[in-house]
Amino acid sequence: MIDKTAGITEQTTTKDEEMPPAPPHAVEGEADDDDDDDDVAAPDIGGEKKKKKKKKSKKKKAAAVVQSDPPRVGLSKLFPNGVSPPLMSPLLFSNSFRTTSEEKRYIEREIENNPETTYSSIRRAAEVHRQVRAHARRTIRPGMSMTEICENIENGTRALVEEDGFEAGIGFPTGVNLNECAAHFSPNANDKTYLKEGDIMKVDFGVQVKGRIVDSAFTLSWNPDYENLITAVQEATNTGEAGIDVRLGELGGKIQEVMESYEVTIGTKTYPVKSIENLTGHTIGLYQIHGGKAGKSVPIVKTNDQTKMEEGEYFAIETFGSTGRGRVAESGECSHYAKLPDAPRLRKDDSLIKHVLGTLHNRRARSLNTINKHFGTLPFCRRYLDRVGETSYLYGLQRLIKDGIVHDYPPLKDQPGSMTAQFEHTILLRPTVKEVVSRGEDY
Ligand code: HZT
Ligand code: MN
Ligand code: MN
Repeated sequence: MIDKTAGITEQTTTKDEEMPPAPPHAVEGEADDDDDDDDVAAPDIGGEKKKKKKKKSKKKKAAAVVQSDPPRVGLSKLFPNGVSPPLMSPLLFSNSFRTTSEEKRYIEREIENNPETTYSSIRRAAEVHRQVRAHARRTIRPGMSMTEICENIENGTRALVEEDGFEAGIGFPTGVNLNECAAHFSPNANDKTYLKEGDIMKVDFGVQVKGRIVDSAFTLSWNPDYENLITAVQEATNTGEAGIDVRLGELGGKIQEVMESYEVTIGTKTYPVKSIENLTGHTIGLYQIHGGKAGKSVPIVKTNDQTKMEEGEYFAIETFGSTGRGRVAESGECSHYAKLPDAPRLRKDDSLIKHVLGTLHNRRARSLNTINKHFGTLPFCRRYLDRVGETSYLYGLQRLIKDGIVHDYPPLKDQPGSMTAQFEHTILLRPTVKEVVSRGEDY
C-alpha cells in the first residue's frame, strides 16, 4: 500500500502554516513555562525551525507541544485553548444547500454561544480521531494481530482524549473487519487472527466527548488489485449529496450511482462493485450510536424513503462496497454490545435488594451494573468488560439480550471469498453549512 500519510505525525504543530489564521496549537509564552510536568508523556517541546542563532528577541517564540509517537499526548496539552474549527474549504464544508442569510448567521451564533453547544466536544473528538488514525495508517502492517491493532488505537484514543469516565473516552469498540466481514468484528480475548498481505481491512473506531460521538472508518489493503474497490467506496462516501431537506432514499440512490460506476479486477476476474444493500449510515444521538430525537438511517442504495435530513442533525455517512452479493448477514462470535437507550429497568428485587454476587440468578444484575457504571448506552465489547475486571459475564449478558435490555451486534459478512470496503465520516448539518467533522488530510 502506498503510504500517503507519511509525515502526518507533525500535523499538530506544522499545520499552522497551512491553516491560517493560526489555530491555538502553540503554547504561548516560554518554552517550559507550563507548570505541570511535561516529562510524563515525554512530549517533544518544539522550538524554532531555524538553528541559526539570532539576536535574542525579548519574547521567546511560542513553543508548541508536539504529539508523541505513538500518540499519547492529551489534547489539552496540544490545544490549550480548544480545537479550532477547520477553515472553510470545499472538502470540509459545503454550503451549496443553503443560502447564507443574516438570520442563519444569527442562528449559527446562537448555537455557538449556547452552553449546551456540541461543537467544541465534537471538534475535540474529531481531532483525536484524526491523530489516532494517522498513527494507525502509518503503523498497521500484515503480521500484526487484530488485538494489537485494536489496543494501539484504543490506547491512543484514551490518552489523547484524556479519558475521564463518561466525560470523554472511546465511543464504541474498534472494528477491524477483514475481507467479506464488513462490520462489527472486534477480537474477543484469546483471538488468534493476524493480518495477512492479501487482506482488505476496514478500521472503524469512535471517540466521544461529553456524549458526542465521532464515528469514522477507512479501508487498508496491501494488494493493489483492491484499489478500485477502495476508490469506489471512498468516492461514494464523499458523494456530497447529504444536506438539509435531502430525502434519504434519493441520497441512497446517489451513493449507489457513484459506487456502482466502478468495477474491480482481482487477479483475472472482474467484478462490478455493489453497494451493500442492507447496511446504512445513521443519525448519532447523545451517547447513542444510533439515535437522536428521530433515529434515521441513510441507505446506500436507492429506496423510497421520503424522510428528509434536517437542520442540526448529526449523521454518520458510511458506505460499503462489495465484490459479493452486496448483502450481509450476521455471522460469527459476537463482540459488540450496547444497552438500549429505552431499556426497561431491572426489577428492584432482581438487581439491588436481593443481590448476591456470583449466583446464576444475579449474573444478569452484575453485568447490568457493570454496563451502567462504565458504558451506559455507549457500545462496548467483551475486551472492555475484561479490562474493568468483569469475569464470567456471558450468561448475564445473554439474559440481558433476551430481556431486551442489551442489543448484540454480531459481525456482518457478505458471502465467503467476497471482498468489502468501507469509508465513513461524521457530518453535522449546521444551518448554513454541512461540516464533515471527521475530515482529515488522509480521507
Ligand atoms: C452499532 C454498534 C457499535 C451502529 C453502524 C456502525 C460501526 O450497523 C442504524 C444504522 C457501533 C456502531 C453501531 F458498536 N451501526 N457504524 N460504525 N457500526 S449499525 C446501524 O448497527 S444502526 C446502522
Ligand atoms: Mn463506524
Ligand atoms: Mn456508523
